[in-house]
Amino acid sequence: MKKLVMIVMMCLAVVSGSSAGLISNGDFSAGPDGSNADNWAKLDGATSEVYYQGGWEGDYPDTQYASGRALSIQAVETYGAQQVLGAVVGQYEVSFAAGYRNDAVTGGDIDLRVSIWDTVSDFELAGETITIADPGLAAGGLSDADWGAFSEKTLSFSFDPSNVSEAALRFVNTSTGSWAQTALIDNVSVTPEPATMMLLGLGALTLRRRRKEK
Ligand SMILES: [Ca+2]
Repeated sequence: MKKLVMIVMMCLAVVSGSSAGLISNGDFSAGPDGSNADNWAKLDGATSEVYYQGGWEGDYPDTQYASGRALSIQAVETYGAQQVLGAVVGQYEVSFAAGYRNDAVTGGDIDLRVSIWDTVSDFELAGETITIADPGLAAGGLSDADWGAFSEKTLSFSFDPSNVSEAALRFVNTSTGSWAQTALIDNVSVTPEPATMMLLGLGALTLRRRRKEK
């Protein structure tokens, strides 16, 4: 029994170790200003409406959830950005800070589609639309208070990974009211859900048991 427990522990260690790098540059700090942040790609059509910088005044001020450079996605033309994930597993937990860029103008609540995208077959494997509420205009220009709408989101996605060779985490602003419905994303992290890790561990255990029985 001790041996079995050790094997499970080892499996879990291997799985969690290999999953550490599912996403890189989740805080958007690496890369040139005004251009693609390292490891992140703008989606087709989004040539000037996705930013990886703090905006006209420089980096975003530190808040509880976001700081420095962040991903900024304007609305209307379903602009977005994505990053290919380091591994394809059937269940991801995705967490990030979501905010509303309200330093100059706002345009109503934002619909942000967050999804796991099959980049080879080009379709959505799993997704969820979240609402980022319009906080209203901030008085007095850019200050910490302007980013009060930032909040931390944690979403779970599951799908059948058997025929998926490459998957990406994708953020798309699907708002249709005004360009000023600009979403801010920061501190993105992606991990395989514990349930998936347990399954992988149990799978390895079953394999070993079968070999033993032969
Ligand atoms: Ca940042």
